[in-house]
Amino acid sequence: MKYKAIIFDLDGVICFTDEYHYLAWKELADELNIPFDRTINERLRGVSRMDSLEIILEKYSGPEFSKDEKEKFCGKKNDIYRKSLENMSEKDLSEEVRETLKELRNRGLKLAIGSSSKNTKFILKQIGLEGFFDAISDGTNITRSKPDPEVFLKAAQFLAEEPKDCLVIEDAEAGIDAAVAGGFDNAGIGSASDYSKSTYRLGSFSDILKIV
Ligand code: B16
Ligand code: MG
Repeated sequence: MKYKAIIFDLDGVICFTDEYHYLAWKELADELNIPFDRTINERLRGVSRMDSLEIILEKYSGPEFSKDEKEKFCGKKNDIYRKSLENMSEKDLSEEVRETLKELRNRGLKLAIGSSSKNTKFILKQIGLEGFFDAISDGTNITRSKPDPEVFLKAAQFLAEEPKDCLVIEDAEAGIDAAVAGGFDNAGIGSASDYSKSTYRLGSFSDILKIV
C-alpha cells in the first residue's frame, strides 16, 4: 500500500457546510455594512474563524474594532452557523463518501480528520460519523491555522504515523499549502482540484480509491 493513513479535511471534503459558513458571515457583514460576496468567501476556505473575520474586515473602512468586539463578531457568526448545523443529519453525508470511507477502512487504512473547525465533533455527530475516525485533529487542538501544517502534523501524531505515510485530502488552497509545508502528499478536490501544488487531483471523492 502506498499510504498507511488518510487525513481528511471536513468542510468541503466529507460534507458541505461551506454554504452555511457563507450565509452566516454574510448576515454579519450585512449588519456591519461591509461588502462581502462569494468571491471573498472563497478566501475563507480552511481558514480559522478569526482569520476569516480579518479577511472580511479588509473591506471595512471605519474605526478599528477592539479584540473584544472582534471576539463578539466571531461568536455571533458562530451562533448563526450552529443553528444551520442543528438541521444537518445523516442525509448530509453522501452515499459516495460513506461507501468510499467504508472501502478505505476495509483496505486497512487508518482514517483521521484534519479540520480548522472548532465545530468538527458536532458536525461529525450530526452526519452520523461520531466515533468513526481513528483520530480527530481540529480547531480545538491547534494554535496556528492552515496554511500552517499544525493541524495535519497533530493528526499524524495522534495516529502514530509519519507525514510521508499519510495522504491529506483537501478542498482549500490554504489546506494544500499546509499539507505541503508538513511534508504530506495531498489530493485536491472541489475548489482545490486544479491547484498547482496538489499531488493528485480528484474529480470525485471515490477517486481516492484509485490512488491508495
Ligand atoms: P469554525 P475545514 C474550516 O473547515 C472552514 O473551511 C472555514 O471556512 C472555517 O472558518 C473554519 O473551518 C473554522 O470553522 O468556525 O467552525 O471553527 O475546511 O478546515 O474543515
Ligand atoms: Mg475544507
